[in-house]
Amino acid sequence: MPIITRGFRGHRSGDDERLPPGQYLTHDFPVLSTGPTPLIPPEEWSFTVTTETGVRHEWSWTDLMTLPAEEVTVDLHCVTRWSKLDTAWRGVSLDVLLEDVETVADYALVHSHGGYTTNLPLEDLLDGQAWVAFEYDGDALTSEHGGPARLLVPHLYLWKSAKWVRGIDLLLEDDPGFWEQLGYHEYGDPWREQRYQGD
Ligand SMILES: Nc1nc2c(c(=O)[nH]1)N[C@H]1C(S)=C(S)[C@@H](COP(=O)(O)O)O[C@H]1N2
Ligand SMILES: [Mo]
Repeated sequence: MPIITRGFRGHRSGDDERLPPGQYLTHDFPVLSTGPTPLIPPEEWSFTVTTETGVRHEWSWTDLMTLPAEEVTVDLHCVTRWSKLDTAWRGVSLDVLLEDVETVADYALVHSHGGYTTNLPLEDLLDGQAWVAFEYDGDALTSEHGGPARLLVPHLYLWKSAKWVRGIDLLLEDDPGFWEQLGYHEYGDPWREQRYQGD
C-alpha cells in the first residue's frame, strides 16, 4: 500500500519528484551573471527577431506592454545544481511574438545586452515553453535577474534563460552560444542531466 508523507520535514509532498537528477532545492534566488549587470531603462529596451532571410521584427517596451501577457509558475534548474520550485513570472509568450514571423529556421541564437548569447532549437521556444518575462513574484524584474526583461525557458537549464534579452536570430544551422562554446551541452535538458557536451 502506498504511503503518502505529507509535510515530511516541512517539504510539500512531491517536491522530490520535481527535482531533476543531481539537483538540490534552494529557497533563495541566486544571481549568476558572467559580467557586470547592465542597467537598461525600459524606454531604451527593445526586442528584435531576425529571420534567416534577414527580415527584422522589432518590439519596443511599449509594444511589449500592449501584447497579451501570461502569469506562469515554473521550476528553475541551474546547471550549478540549485533548483527553485514554483517561481512566479509574468511575461509574453514567444508564441505571441513569433506568431507573424515567417521562417523555416530550426535554430535560435538568443542575444543579450552585454554580449551574452545562448542557442536552442526554435521548437523549444514555441508551444507555451518560453516567455519574454518582465515581472517576478509580482514586481518588476530586477536588473540582477535580467530586468527589464529576460528570456524564460524553464524546461532547459537556466543558462538558456538569457537575462537582459535583446533579440533572437532564427537560423538554418545551429550556432553555439556563450556557455555552449565553453563546453556546456548544446541542449541542456535537466531531466536527462545534459550539463556538458557528451552528457
Ligand atoms: N545575459 C545573461 N543571461 C544569463 C546569464 C548571464 O551571465 N548573462 N547567466 C545564465 C545562467 S548560467 C543562469 S544560471 C541564469 C541565472 O539567472 P539568475 O541570475 O536570475 O538566477 O541566467 C542565465 N542567463
Ligand atoms: Mo547557470
